[in-house]
Amino acid sequence: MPEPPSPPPAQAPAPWVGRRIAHLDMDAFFASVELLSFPELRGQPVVVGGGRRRPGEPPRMRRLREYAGRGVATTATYEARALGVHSGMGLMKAAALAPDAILLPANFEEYGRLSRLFKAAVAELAPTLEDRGIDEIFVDLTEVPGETVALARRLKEAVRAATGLSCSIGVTPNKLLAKIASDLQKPDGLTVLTLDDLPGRVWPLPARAVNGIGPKASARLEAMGLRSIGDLAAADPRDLVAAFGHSYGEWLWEAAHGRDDRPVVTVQELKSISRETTFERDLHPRRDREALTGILVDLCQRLGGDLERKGRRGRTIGIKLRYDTFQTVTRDHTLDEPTADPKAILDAARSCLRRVALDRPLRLLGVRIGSLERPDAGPAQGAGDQDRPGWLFPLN
Ligand code: TTP
Ligand code: MG
Ligand code: MG
Repeated sequence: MPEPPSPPPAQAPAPWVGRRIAHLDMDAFFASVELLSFPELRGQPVVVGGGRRRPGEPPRMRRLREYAGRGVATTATYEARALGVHSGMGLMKAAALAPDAILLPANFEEYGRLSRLFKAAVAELAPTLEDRGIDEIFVDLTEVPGETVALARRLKEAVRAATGLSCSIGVTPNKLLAKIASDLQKPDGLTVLTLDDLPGRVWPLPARAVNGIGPKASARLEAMGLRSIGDLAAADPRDLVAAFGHSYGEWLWEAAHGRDDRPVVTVQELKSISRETTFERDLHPRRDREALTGILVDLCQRLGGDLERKGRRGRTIGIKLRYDTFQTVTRDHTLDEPTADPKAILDAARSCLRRVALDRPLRLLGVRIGSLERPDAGPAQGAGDQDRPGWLFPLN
Protein backbone atom coordinates (compact mmCIF):
# COMPACT_ATOMS: atom_id res chain seq x y z
CA MET A 1 0.00 0.00 0.00
CA PRO A 2 1.38 3.47 -0.80
CA GLU A 3 2.23 5.51 2.23
CA PRO A 4 -0.01 8.47 2.95
CA PRO A 5 1.71 11.76 2.11
CA SER A 6 3.46 13.25 5.11
CA PRO A 7 1.98 16.49 6.38
CA PRO A 8 3.97 19.63 5.58
CA PRO A 9 6.33 20.80 8.32
CA ALA A 10 4.77 23.39 10.61
CA GLN A 11 7.16 26.19 9.52
CA ALA A 12 6.90 25.53 5.76
CA PRO A 13 6.93 28.74 3.70
CA ALA A 14 3.60 29.71 2.20
CA PRO A 15 2.99 27.57 -0.88
CA TRP A 16 3.56 29.24 -4.22
CA VAL A 17 0.29 29.86 -5.97
CA GLY A 18 0.23 29.26 -9.72
CA ARG A 19 3.25 29.22 -11.97
CA ARG A 20 6.81 30.08 -11.01
CA ILE A 21 8.55 31.88 -13.86
CA ALA A 22 12.09 33.22 -13.79
CA HIS A 23 13.69 35.84 -16.00
CA LEU A 24 17.47 35.75 -15.99
CA ASP A 25 19.53 38.57 -17.51
CA MET A 26 23.31 38.79 -17.54
CA ASP A 27 24.86 41.87 -15.89
CA ALA A 28 26.55 44.38 -18.23
CA PHE A 29 26.98 41.39 -20.50
CA PHE A 30 29.44 42.42 -23.24
CA ALA A 31 31.53 44.43 -20.79
CA SER A 32 31.57 41.62 -18.24
CA VAL A 33 32.75 39.16 -20.89
CA GLU A 34 35.58 41.55 -21.76
CA LEU A 35 36.59 41.69 -18.09
CA LEU A 36 37.10 37.93 -18.16
CA SER A 37 39.89 38.54 -20.69
CA PHE A 38 41.17 41.71 -19.01
CA PRO A 39 40.75 41.17 -15.26
CA GLU A 40 43.13 44.04 -14.60
CA LEU A 41 40.33 46.38 -15.74
CA ARG A 42 37.95 45.19 -13.03
CA GLY A 43 36.58 48.05 -10.94
CA GLN A 44 37.26 50.59 -13.70
CA PRO A 45 34.75 52.24 -15.99
CA VAL A 46 34.82 50.21 -19.21
CA VAL A 47 32.75 50.79 -22.33
CA VAL A 48 32.30 48.40 -25.25
CA GLY A 49 31.82 49.93 -28.69
CA GLY A 50 33.48 51.80 -31.51
CA GLY A 51 34.31 48.79 -33.65
CA ARG A 52 34.75 45.08 -33.43
CA ARG A 53 37.55 42.65 -32.88
CA ARG A 54 37.93 39.37 -34.70
CA PRO A 55 38.95 36.21 -32.87
CA GLY A 56 42.70 36.01 -32.53
CA GLU A 57 43.16 39.72 -33.14
CA PRO A 58 44.91 41.63 -30.38
CA PRO A 59 42.59 43.99 -28.52
CA ARG A 60 42.69 47.67 -29.27
CA MET A 61 42.39 49.29 -25.89
CA ARG A 62 42.21 53.04 -25.50
CA ARG A 63 40.78 55.73 -23.30
CA LEU A 64 37.39 57.06 -24.28
CA ARG A 65 38.83 60.54 -24.69
CA GLU A 66 41.06 59.26 -27.51
CA TYR A 67 38.01 58.22 -29.51
CA ALA A 68 36.79 60.25 -32.46
CA GLY A 69 33.91 59.02 -34.56
CA ARG A 70 30.22 58.34 -34.62
CA GLY A 71 30.13 55.01 -32.81
CA VAL A 72 27.85 54.28 -29.87
CA ALA A 73 28.32 52.42 -26.61
CA THR A 74 26.85 48.91 -26.83
CA THR A 75 27.20 48.58 -23.09
CA ALA A 76 29.16 49.86 -20.13
CA THR A 77 30.28 48.48 -16.78
CA TYR A 78 28.37 49.67 -13.73
CA GLU A 79 31.38 51.87 -12.87
CA ALA A 80 30.95 53.64 -16.22
CA ARG A 81 27.17 53.83 -15.72
CA ALA A 82 27.77 55.61 -12.43
CA LEU A 83 29.34 58.37 -14.56
CA GLY A 84 26.24 58.55 -16.74
CA VAL A 85 27.28 56.33 -19.66
CA HIS A 86 24.63 53.94 -21.02
CA SER A 87 23.89 51.62 -23.96
CA GLY A 88 23.18 53.50 -27.15
CA MET A 89 24.95 56.69 -26.07
CA GLY A 90 27.25 58.25 -28.66
CA LEU A 91 30.87 57.60 -27.71
CA MET A 92 31.83 61.26 -28.04
CA LYS A 93 29.13 62.16 -25.54
CA ALA A 94 30.24 59.27 -23.31
CA ALA A 95 33.81 60.58 -23.53
CA ALA A 96 32.69 63.93 -22.21
CA LEU A 97 31.21 62.17 -19.16
CA ALA A 98 33.91 59.55 -18.64
CA PRO A 99 37.08 60.59 -20.50
CA ASP A 100 39.27 58.09 -18.65
CA ALA A 101 36.99 55.10 -19.17
CA ILE A 102 38.54 52.26 -21.17
CA LEU A 103 37.03 51.68 -24.59
CA LEU A 104 37.12 48.15 -26.00
CA PRO A 105 35.92 46.91 -29.39
CA ALA A 106 33.17 44.28 -29.42
CA ASN A 107 34.06 40.62 -29.79
CA PHE A 108 30.78 39.03 -30.83
CA GLU A 109 32.23 35.53 -31.21
CA GLU A 110 33.10 35.51 -27.56
CA TYR A 111 29.74 36.94 -26.44
CA GLY A 112 27.99 34.23 -28.44
CA ARG A 113 30.15 31.54 -26.87
CA LEU A 114 29.46 32.74 -23.31
CA SER A 115 25.78 33.12 -24.16
CA ARG A 116 25.56 29.47 -25.18
CA LEU A 117 27.47 28.44 -22.05
CA PHE A 118 25.18 30.20 -19.58
CA LYS A 119 22.04 28.94 -21.29
CA ALA A 120 23.32 25.36 -21.28
CA ALA A 121 24.16 25.64 -17.57
CA VAL A 122 20.62 26.79 -16.72
CA ALA A 123 19.08 24.14 -18.98
CA GLU A 124 20.78 21.42 -16.92
CA LEU A 125 18.79 22.51 -13.86
CA ALA A 126 15.59 23.70 -15.52
CA PRO A 127 14.95 22.43 -19.04
CA THR A 128 11.93 24.59 -19.88
CA LEU A 129 13.81 27.60 -21.09
CA GLU A 130 12.95 30.33 -23.58
CA ASP A 131 15.74 32.10 -25.37
CA ARG A 132 15.15 35.86 -25.36
CA GLY A 133 18.34 37.03 -26.97
CA ILE A 134 22.02 37.02 -26.33
CA ASP A 135 21.94 37.65 -22.59
CA GLU A 136 18.52 36.70 -21.31
CA ILE A 137 16.16 33.79 -20.88
CA PHE A 138 12.84 32.92 -19.30
CA VAL A 139 12.77 29.71 -17.29
CA ASP A 140 9.67 27.87 -16.10
CA LEU A 141 10.45 26.67 -12.58
CA THR A 142 6.92 25.47 -11.80
CA GLU A 143 7.83 21.80 -12.05
CA VAL A 144 11.39 22.14 -10.77
CA PRO A 145 11.65 20.96 -7.16
CA GLY A 146 13.07 23.28 -4.53
CA GLU A 147 12.21 26.39 -2.60
CA THR A 148 12.12 29.47 -4.82
CA VAL A 149 14.99 31.55 -3.42
CA ALA A 150 17.24 28.50 -3.04
CA LEU A 151 16.48 27.48 -6.60
CA ALA A 152 17.20 30.94 -7.97
CA ARG A 153 20.50 30.93 -6.08
CA ARG A 154 21.39 27.60 -7.65
CA LEU A 155 20.71 29.02 -11.11
CA LYS A 156 22.94 32.00 -10.40
CA GLU A 157 25.69 29.74 -9.08
CA ALA A 158 25.43 27.48 -12.14
CA VAL A 159 25.76 30.50 -14.43
CA ARG A 160 28.78 31.73 -12.49
CA ALA A 161 30.42 28.30 -12.47
CA ALA A 162 29.96 27.91 -16.23
CA THR A 163 31.02 31.42 -17.24
CA GLY A 164 32.57 33.33 -14.34
CA LEU A 165 29.83 35.94 -14.83
CA SER A 166 27.06 37.34 -12.66
CA CYS A 167 23.43 37.67 -13.63
CA SER A 168 20.21 38.99 -12.14
CA ILE A 169 17.11 36.89 -11.69
CA GLY A 170 13.48 37.72 -11.06
CA VAL A 171 11.05 34.97 -10.07
CA THR A 172 7.33 35.74 -10.22
CA PRO A 173 4.08 34.09 -11.35
CA ASN A 174 4.54 35.15 -15.00
CA LYS A 175 6.89 36.41 -17.70
CA LEU A 176 5.72 40.02 -17.57
CA LEU A 177 6.48 40.41 -13.86
CA ALA A 178 9.63 38.28 -14.04
CA LYS A 179 11.10 40.61 -16.65
CA ILE A 180 10.38 43.59 -14.40
CA ALA A 181 11.69 41.80 -11.30
CA SER A 182 15.03 40.79 -12.81
CA ASP A 183 15.82 44.47 -13.32
CA LEU A 184 14.94 45.62 -9.81
CA GLN A 185 18.19 44.71 -8.05
CA LYS A 186 20.82 44.71 -10.79
CA PRO A 187 23.66 43.75 -10.76
CA ASP A 188 23.85 40.31 -9.14
CA GLY A 189 20.21 40.61 -8.11
CA LEU A 190 17.68 38.04 -6.95
CA THR A 191 14.12 39.33 -6.67
CA VAL A 192 11.11 37.18 -5.90
CA LEU A 193 7.70 38.84 -6.30
CA THR A 194 4.21 37.50 -5.80
CA LEU A 195 0.99 39.25 -6.80
CA ASP A 196 0.85 40.59 -3.23
CA ASP A 197 3.98 42.63 -4.01
CA LEU A 198 2.31 44.40 -6.91
CA PRO A 199 1.18 47.56 -5.06
CA GLY A 200 4.40 47.96 -3.09
CA ARG A 201 7.05 46.98 -5.63
CA VAL A 202 5.60 47.26 -9.13
CA TRP A 203 3.01 50.03 -9.13
CA PRO A 204 5.49 52.78 -8.17
CA LEU A 205 7.61 52.01 -11.26
CA PRO A 206 7.26 54.13 -14.41
CA ALA A 207 4.95 52.67 -17.05
CA ARG A 208 7.87 52.08 -19.42
CA ALA A 209 9.27 49.48 -17.01
CA VAL A 210 6.71 47.15 -18.58
CA ASN A 211 8.21 45.33 -21.54
CA GLY A 212 5.88 46.32 -24.36
CA ILE A 213 5.39 49.93 -23.28
CA GLY A 214 7.88 51.77 -25.45
CA PRO A 215 8.82 55.44 -25.59
CA LYS A 216 5.85 56.33 -27.83
CA ALA A 217 3.18 54.66 -25.70
CA SER A 218 4.76 55.95 -22.54
CA ALA A 219 4.73 59.54 -23.89
CA ARG A 220 1.04 59.19 -24.78
CA LEU A 221 0.26 57.75 -21.36
CA GLU A 222 2.09 60.61 -19.74
CA ALA A 223 0.00 63.06 -21.74
CA MET A 224 -3.05 61.34 -20.21
CA GLY A 225 -1.54 61.91 -16.76
CA LEU A 226 -0.55 58.25 -16.38
CA ARG A 227 3.09 57.97 -15.38
CA SER A 228 3.45 54.94 -13.13
CA ILE A 229 2.26 51.36 -13.56
CA GLY A 230 -0.03 52.07 -10.61
CA ASP A 231 -1.57 55.03 -12.46
CA LEU A 232 -2.25 52.68 -15.33
CA ALA A 233 -3.80 50.06 -13.04
CA ALA A 234 -6.07 52.70 -11.53
CA ALA A 235 -7.11 54.09 -14.90
CA ASP A 236 -10.49 53.38 -16.43
CA PRO A 237 -9.81 50.59 -18.96
CA ARG A 238 -12.35 52.21 -21.29
CA ASP A 239 -10.15 55.30 -21.51
CA LEU A 240 -7.18 53.12 -22.40
CA VAL A 241 -9.16 51.34 -25.10
CA ALA A 242 -10.39 54.68 -26.45
CA ALA A 243 -6.83 55.98 -26.66
CA PHE A 244 -4.98 52.86 -27.79
CA GLY A 245 -7.53 50.56 -29.40
CA HIS A 246 -9.02 47.36 -28.08
CA SER A 247 -6.13 45.02 -28.11
CA TYR A 248 -3.33 47.25 -26.83
CA GLY A 249 -5.60 49.23 -24.50
CA GLU A 250 -6.83 46.10 -22.76
CA TRP A 251 -3.37 44.63 -22.66
CA LEU A 252 -2.06 47.78 -20.94
CA TRP A 253 -4.61 47.47 -18.19
CA GLU A 254 -4.07 43.72 -17.72
CA ALA A 255 -0.30 44.24 -17.67
CA ALA A 256 -0.62 46.94 -15.00
CA HIS A 257 -2.48 44.39 -12.87
CA GLY A 258 0.37 41.94 -13.34
CA ARG A 259 -1.68 39.54 -15.42
CA ASP A 260 0.03 37.56 -18.15
CA ASP A 261 -0.54 33.94 -19.07
CA ARG A 262 1.95 33.54 -21.92
CA PRO A 263 3.75 30.23 -21.64
CA VAL A 264 7.51 29.84 -21.59
CA VAL A 265 8.22 28.60 -25.09
CA THR A 266 11.20 26.35 -25.44
CA VAL A 267 13.12 27.45 -28.53
CA GLN A 268 12.55 25.64 -31.72
CA GLU A 269 15.73 25.04 -33.61
CA LEU A 270 16.51 28.11 -35.67
CA LYS A 271 15.69 27.34 -39.30
CA SER A 272 16.80 30.42 -41.18
CA ILE A 273 17.91 34.00 -40.74
CA SER A 274 17.15 36.84 -43.10
CA ARG A 275 17.83 40.51 -43.55
CA GLU A 276 15.94 42.74 -45.90
CA THR A 277 15.50 46.38 -46.57
CA THR A 278 12.79 48.43 -48.22
CA PHE A 279 14.31 51.40 -50.00
CA GLU A 280 13.46 55.01 -49.30
CA ARG A 281 12.76 55.36 -53.01
CA ASP A 282 12.63 52.70 -55.72
CA LEU A 283 16.06 51.85 -57.09
CA HIS A 284 16.73 50.84 -60.66
CA PRO A 285 19.20 47.99 -61.20
CA ARG A 286 20.92 49.92 -63.97
CA ARG A 287 20.76 53.53 -62.85
CA ASP A 288 21.24 52.83 -59.15
CA ARG A 289 23.70 50.01 -59.48
CA GLU A 290 26.20 51.52 -57.01
CA ALA A 291 23.57 52.03 -54.33
CA LEU A 292 22.16 48.53 -54.81
CA THR A 293 25.64 47.07 -54.63
CA GLY A 294 26.25 48.83 -51.34
CA ILE A 295 22.93 47.63 -49.94
CA LEU A 296 23.57 44.05 -50.97
CA VAL A 297 27.05 44.04 -49.44
CA ASP A 298 25.64 45.50 -46.26
CA LEU A 299 22.84 42.91 -46.03
CA CYS A 300 25.33 40.07 -46.50
CA GLN A 301 27.63 41.51 -43.86
CA ARG A 302 24.76 41.87 -41.42
CA LEU A 303 23.69 38.32 -42.09
CA GLY A 304 27.26 37.18 -41.47
CA GLY A 305 27.17 39.07 -38.16
CA ASP A 306 23.85 37.43 -37.23
CA LEU A 307 25.27 33.99 -37.95
CA GLU A 308 28.35 34.73 -35.92
CA ARG A 309 26.33 35.96 -32.95
CA LYS A 310 24.00 32.98 -33.07
CA GLY A 311 26.84 30.53 -33.63
CA ARG A 312 25.39 29.12 -36.85
CA ARG A 313 26.42 28.44 -40.43
CA GLY A 314 24.09 27.82 -43.32
CA ARG A 315 24.16 26.18 -46.74
CA THR A 316 21.17 27.65 -48.58
CA ILE A 317 21.41 31.28 -49.52
CA GLY A 318 18.38 33.02 -50.98
CA ILE A 319 17.49 36.45 -52.26
CA LYS A 320 14.19 38.26 -52.31
CA LEU A 321 13.33 41.13 -54.63
CA ARG A 322 10.23 43.22 -54.76
CA TYR A 323 9.62 45.22 -57.92
CA ASP A 324 7.89 48.58 -58.11
CA THR A 325 4.83 46.58 -59.19
CA PHE A 326 4.91 44.88 -55.75
CA GLN A 327 5.57 41.55 -57.42
CA THR A 328 8.00 39.59 -55.26
CA VAL A 329 10.45 36.99 -56.49
CA THR A 330 12.86 34.74 -54.63
CA ARG A 331 15.72 32.53 -55.74
CA ASP A 332 18.06 30.36 -53.77
CA HIS A 333 21.34 28.62 -54.14
CA THR A 334 22.72 25.76 -52.05
CA LEU A 335 26.42 25.56 -51.30
CA ASP A 336 28.47 22.38 -50.84
CA GLU A 337 29.66 23.52 -47.44
CA PRO A 338 27.88 25.58 -44.79
CA THR A 339 29.24 29.07 -44.33
CA ALA A 340 28.99 32.15 -42.13
CA ASP A 341 31.33 34.15 -44.32
CA PRO A 342 29.75 37.36 -45.67
CA LYS A 343 31.83 37.08 -48.84
CA ALA A 344 30.57 33.55 -49.56
CA ILE A 345 27.00 34.69 -48.85
CA LEU A 346 27.52 37.61 -51.22
CA ASP A 347 28.83 35.33 -53.99
CA ALA A 348 25.83 33.03 -53.62
CA ALA A 349 23.43 36.00 -53.55
CA ARG A 350 24.99 37.29 -56.77
CA SER A 351 24.45 33.99 -58.51
CA CYS A 352 20.81 34.09 -57.40
CA LEU A 353 20.48 37.63 -58.75
CA ARG A 354 21.68 36.53 -62.15
CA ARG A 355 18.60 34.32 -62.33
CA VAL A 356 16.01 37.09 -61.96
CA ALA A 357 14.89 39.84 -64.31
CA LEU A 358 16.61 43.10 -63.43
CA ASP A 359 14.74 45.39 -65.77
CA ARG A 360 12.42 47.24 -63.41
CA PRO A 361 12.85 49.48 -60.38
CA LEU A 362 13.07 47.64 -57.08
CA ARG A 363 11.35 48.41 -53.79
CA LEU A 364 13.02 45.85 -51.61
CA LEU A 365 16.02 43.60 -51.45
CA GLY A 366 16.51 40.77 -48.97
CA VAL A 367 19.04 38.02 -48.32
CA ARG A 368 18.28 34.85 -46.41
CA ILE A 369 20.31 31.90 -45.22
CA GLY A 370 18.78 28.54 -44.37
CA SER A 371 19.79 24.91 -43.70
CA LEU A 372 21.45 26.22 -40.57
CA GLU A 373 23.71 24.18 -38.39
CA ARG A 374 25.94 24.74 -35.41
CA PRO A 375 29.56 24.27 -36.25
CA ASP A 376 31.20 21.89 -33.77
CA ALA A 377 34.63 23.38 -33.89
CA GLY A 378 36.30 26.71 -34.24
CA PRO A 379 35.03 30.15 -35.10
CA ALA A 380 33.54 30.96 -38.45
CA GLN A 381 35.99 32.10 -41.12
CA GLY A 382 35.03 35.76 -41.14
CA ALA A 383 35.85 37.87 -44.14
CA GLY A 384 37.36 41.23 -43.30
CA ASP A 385 34.73 43.96 -43.09
CA GLN A 386 37.07 46.22 -44.95
CA ASP A 387 37.68 44.19 -48.10
CA ARG A 388 34.96 45.66 -50.23
CA PRO A 389 34.50 43.49 -53.28
CA GLY A 390 35.47 44.96 -56.61
CA TRP A 391 32.26 44.14 -58.42
CA LEU A 392 28.87 45.64 -58.96
CA PHE A 393 25.25 44.58 -58.77
CA PRO A 394 24.77 42.14 -61.63
CA LEU A 395 23.13 43.23 -64.85
CA ASN A 396 21.28 40.93 -67.14
P1 TTP B 1 21.17 44.32 -21.80
O1 TTP B 1 20.83 43.09 -21.03
O2 TTP B 1 20.07 45.26 -22.12
O3 TTP B 1 22.26 45.17 -21.02
P2 TTP B 1 23.54 44.70 -20.24
O4 TTP B 1 23.59 43.22 -20.09
O5 TTP B 1 24.74 45.31 -20.88
O6 TTP B 1 23.36 45.40 -18.86
P3 TTP B 1 22.32 45.03 -17.68
O7 TTP B 1 23.19 44.67 -16.52
O8 TTP B 1 21.53 46.25 -17.48
O9 TTP B 1 21.51 43.87 -18.18
O10 TTP B 1 21.86 43.93 -23.17
C1 TTP B 1 22.70 42.80 -23.30
C2 TTP B 1 23.82 43.09 -24.27
O11 TTP B 1 23.29 43.43 -25.53
C3 TTP B 1 24.70 44.25 -23.85
O12 TTP B 1 25.76 43.85 -23.00
C4 TTP B 1 25.17 44.80 -25.14
C5 TTP B 1 24.10 44.45 -26.12
N1 TTP B 1 23.30 45.65 -26.44
C6 TTP B 1 23.54 46.34 -27.62
O13 TTP B 1 24.38 45.92 -28.42
N2 TTP B 1 22.82 47.47 -27.87
C7 TTP B 1 21.88 47.96 -27.01
O14 TTP B 1 21.24 48.99 -27.27
C8 TTP B 1 21.65 47.25 -25.79
C9 TTP B 1 20.62 47.75 -24.80
C10 TTP B 1 22.37 46.11 -25.55
MG1 MG C 1 21.94 42.23 -19.42
MG1 MG D 1 19.31 41.72 -21.63
